[in-house]
Amino acid sequence: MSAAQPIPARHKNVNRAEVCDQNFIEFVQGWSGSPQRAPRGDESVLPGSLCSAQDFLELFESQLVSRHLDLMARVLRVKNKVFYTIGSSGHEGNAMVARLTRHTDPAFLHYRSGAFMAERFRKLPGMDPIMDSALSFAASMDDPASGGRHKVWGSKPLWVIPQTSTIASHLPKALGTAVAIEQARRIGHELPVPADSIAICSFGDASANHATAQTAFNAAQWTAYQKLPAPVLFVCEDNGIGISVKTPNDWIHASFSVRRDLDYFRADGLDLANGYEQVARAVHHCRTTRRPTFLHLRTTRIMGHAGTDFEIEWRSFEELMAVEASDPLLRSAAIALESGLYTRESLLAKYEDTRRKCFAAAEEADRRPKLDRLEDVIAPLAPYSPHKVAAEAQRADHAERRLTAFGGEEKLPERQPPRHLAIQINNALHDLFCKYPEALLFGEDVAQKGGVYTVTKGLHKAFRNARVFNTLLDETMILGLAQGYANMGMLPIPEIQYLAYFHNACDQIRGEAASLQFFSNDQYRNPMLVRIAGLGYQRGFGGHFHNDNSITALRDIPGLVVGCPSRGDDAATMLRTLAALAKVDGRVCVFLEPIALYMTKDLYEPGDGQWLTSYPPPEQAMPLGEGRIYGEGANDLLIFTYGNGVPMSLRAAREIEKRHGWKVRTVDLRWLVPLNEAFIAEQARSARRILVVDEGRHSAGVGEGVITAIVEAGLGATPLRRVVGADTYTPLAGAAFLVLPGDADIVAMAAELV
Ligand SMILES: Cc1ncc(C[n+]2csc(CCOP(=O)(O)OP(=O)(O)O)c2C)c(N)n1
Ligand SMILES: [Mg+2]
Repeated sequence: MSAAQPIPARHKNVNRAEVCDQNFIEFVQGWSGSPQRAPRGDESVLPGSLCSAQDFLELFESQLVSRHLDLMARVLRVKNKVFYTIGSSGHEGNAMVARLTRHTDPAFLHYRSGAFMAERFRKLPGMDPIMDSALSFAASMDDPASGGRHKVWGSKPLWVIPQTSTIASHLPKALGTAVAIEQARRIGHELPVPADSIAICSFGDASANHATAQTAFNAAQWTAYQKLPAPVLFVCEDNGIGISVKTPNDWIHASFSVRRDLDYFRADGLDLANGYEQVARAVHHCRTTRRPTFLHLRTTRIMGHAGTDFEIEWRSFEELMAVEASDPLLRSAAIALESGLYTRESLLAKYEDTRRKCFAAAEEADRRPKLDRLEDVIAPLAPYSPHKVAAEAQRADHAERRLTAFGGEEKLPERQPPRHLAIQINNALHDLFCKYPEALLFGEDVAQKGGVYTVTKGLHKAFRNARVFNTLLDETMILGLAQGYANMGMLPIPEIQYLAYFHNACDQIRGEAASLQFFSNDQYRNPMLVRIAGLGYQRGFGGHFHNDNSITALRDIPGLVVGCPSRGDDAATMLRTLAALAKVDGRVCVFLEPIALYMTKDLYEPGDGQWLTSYPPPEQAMPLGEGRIYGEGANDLLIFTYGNGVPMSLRAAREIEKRHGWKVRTVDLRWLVPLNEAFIAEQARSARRILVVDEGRHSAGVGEGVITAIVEAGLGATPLRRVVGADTYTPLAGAAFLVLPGDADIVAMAAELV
């Protein structure tokens, strides 16, 4: 339409959903072409198209379902019957991707995937895309995807793994899943999906620029460059805009058509007759070559970003009308009428019938139960079956494999003299690898070198490339891989080289891995055991980045488990429990390794060897939440601590006992998330004075949690102090010790309690 033409009144409607709805009806009513003889079954829908009549009829139906779910949401949102209005309108061509793939190809979907879902629902009998979607829109507990926790595209039987609204955050795990599908064969692992499956991952054009997306593209290319398989189909649904920011003209094509080892395909998502063959080519390429494939799917965005996006406030009518004219449903209607598959009347009847079904489902969903108890909301967050976990952690039926791995009866680690932390972690990892053939260990420098602190030394030699391997240097991708392996039923044990670099990729745990059980109502789990080397006090390697002491970012991640050992025997029994928590309850677990204690052998005097421990035999495990008590029954002073704080406190306790004649009890908390508040209160109850020695930062650290637990147990009247790190980054060289608590600080603070 030229700028000179007057804009019809109807098109000035602020409600663009109504405009698009009316456009469809008017288009059909006003169609004046002459239909062909209707094609049948597998005849082409239009001459020269690879899309058959049958394909078209079903795809079009999926498109209509998606559209009417959107229209319904806009109407019922204002009546508070529906709670989400980001729609799929303009993206309905993605139904082709669903049709041309299998329901067992794990799918990680963009939020505009209504038509993809409706089409995938066809793959299994007896499923109802309209009712299932309506329940999700209505946030009903009966929503089969999330149990009413979010409007997500998800389905357990259809292998659609629910994703968060954080754009691009799902690309690393989709690639991870593709890599895992291929790796299964190499480790003899039985996959939950067919061996020639591909991972499907869709996202928008603006999202393609995000660092988390770019890391996945790069890692896919890095993999394929080495001729390693990575059958991931990246589907970029390019509507040319992200909320209100236009994507530069042709940017996606210009940027992605020239990437090495990322095979680019283009398809018209606005036209089923044209696009079908193009999509088919991309899918076939991905499945048969097992190479990362980029499908650039042309879409448009009509009805705004969401119901709250009043586009008329920031776009001209002319522009809006031009976008609305590119509505793929108008093109589908034209194909339906031209092909003779529908008449104007039968098409309008189909359109209205779909509308009725969507509204009826939404009204029914509105009557279904909502989450109305906190217990129900959080039920899937942190499942814990203590007896099963204990039994699994103590299960030691891998005696033969241990003999091979450790090199015979005499070499078994429990038969060796006491050793330091790094060695016992290493032994425990060898043990876990014998126990779980599906365990994989990966990260930066972990393979031949055995990690920068040699904690993983020998694992690569014993268990080879397929199970112990170096990744590219990218923490986001390491944690994305972990989620992928977990999706495919393996036990990932990723390593993050330093705590500071976990912070660099934190969202992959905070936003993604730890939230999956919640948003899938515990239907999907991504169990993992993330090893992170961290905390301060290193003498050899200074500065903040190798001595990061802030674990605050881990403390409030719902459902996460964090264990922090201070000595070798605890590390071994703790690792067994963490692996069991992952296996039995699907938990995301972090094992925080205090670097400064890796090689520590002595406690009080050089050469006393009092920080060496014996390796616990494989049937021993530490219950979640259990602390270690030094000086049981001593009540004059109680010290709560963890990590490096434990040997410091034990040394300080000796001095305090000498100075004040007190009996001192020191408690190593060992489990930092969740804090065992009942245990803390029980220990505090009998104490005359309490010190909390926390090597983390003053603000928001573990110490705050300990003190809160004491006060909330009604024990706030007990004289109580904290010895804690300063709120600062850790400086290089000797200045580091100014900001961290030391033995002398503990002794000095105890004096204040006299
Ligand atoms: C990491 C992150 N940053 C910002 C947002 C807010 N946001 C949601 S959608 C969106 C635009 C995405 O555009 P595009 O990827 O093109 O997808 P489209 O909505 O156009 O389909 C933005 C900025 C978000 N969800 N996640
Ligand atoms: Mg976009």
